[in-house]
Amino acid sequence: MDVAGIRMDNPLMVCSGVLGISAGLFSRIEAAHAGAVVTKSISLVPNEGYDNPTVTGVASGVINAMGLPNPGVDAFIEELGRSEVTMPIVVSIYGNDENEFAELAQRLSPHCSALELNLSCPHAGGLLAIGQDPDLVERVVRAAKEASNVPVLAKLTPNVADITKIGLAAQEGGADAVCAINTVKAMAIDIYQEHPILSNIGGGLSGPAIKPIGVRAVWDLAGAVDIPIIGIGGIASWEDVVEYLYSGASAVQMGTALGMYDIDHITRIKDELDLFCSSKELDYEGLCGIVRKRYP
Ligand code: RRO
Repeated sequence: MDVAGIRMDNPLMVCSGVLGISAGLFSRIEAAHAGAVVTKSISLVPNEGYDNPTVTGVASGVINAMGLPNPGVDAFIEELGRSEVTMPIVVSIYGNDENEFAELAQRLSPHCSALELNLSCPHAGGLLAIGQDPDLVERVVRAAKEASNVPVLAKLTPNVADITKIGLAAQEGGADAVCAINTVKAMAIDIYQEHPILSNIGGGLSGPAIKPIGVRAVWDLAGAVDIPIIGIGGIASWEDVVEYLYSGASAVQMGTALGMYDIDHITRIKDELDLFCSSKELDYEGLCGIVRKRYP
C-alpha cells in the first residue's frame, strides 16, 4: 500500500519515541512485520533529556516527560547508515524554528523514506507553541518541504481547541499527511511524598486512556483535510486499528502497547487484521473511512 508516498506492506507503523533509535531495533521491528518505523525525534545537536523519573504508569496509560533525548543529527545519520532494513524508516525531527526544521530536513532526507515533523511534544514549550499556532505550523511545514525530497508528515497535538485548524495549516504548507495525535498534557502527584512524580512535573499521557481522543481527532481531521491521516493514540488491538481506519485514518502508529506487551504484538495484530480484511473481502485501503463517509 502507498500512504502519502510511503510504500508499506501494511498500515501498522511503530510511533516515534518508543523503539526507533538504533539499526538493531529497526531490524527487530521489521522482523515483527511492521509496515514502517518512525524514529525518536532528532535535533541538530545531541540532547540528554530530563532527569529521572521520566515515565510513570497511571490508570489505562503512561505519562512520560523524556525531554526529547536523542544523539543529534550527525550521530543519527551514522546510525541510519548501519540500518539493514528494507521497511520504510520515517525520521522524526524537531527544531526551534523553521530554519532548524529545514536544515534537519535537508540533511536527513537522503537517508530516510519520509520525515515526520514533531510539532506536538506536550512539555517542550517551544514546540508546543509552534504546534498550537496555525501560521507557525504552515511556515515550518513549508520550510521542511522545500528543503527535502521525501514525503513530509506533520504530527499534530491534541492540546488545542480545534485540531482541524492546525491540520489545514499543515496541508496549506504542503504536508503530505498529518499524524494525530501526540500525547495529551497530563501530570501525576505522589500524595505520600507530596511532590509531582515526574522530574519535569508535567508530561504527556499515552495508552488506552487516550484512544477516544485520537479517534475523535482523526474523525474531525477527515472532515477537514484532503491529505491522508495517520492515526495514533492508545492502539493495543486489531479492533483499535479498525476503529481508527473506520474513522478516516489511512494507517496507524503504535507505541505504548509495544511496551505493555512486546514487539511481536505487531505480528499478532497484523495477523488478526488480515483475517478481518479477508472476512470483509476488503484490502487495507478498503477499510479507510468506512464509517466516516456515512457522516459527511
Ligand atoms: O521526548 C519526549 O519527552 C516526548 C516527545 Br519528543 C513527544 O513528542 N511526546 C512525548 O510525549 N514525549
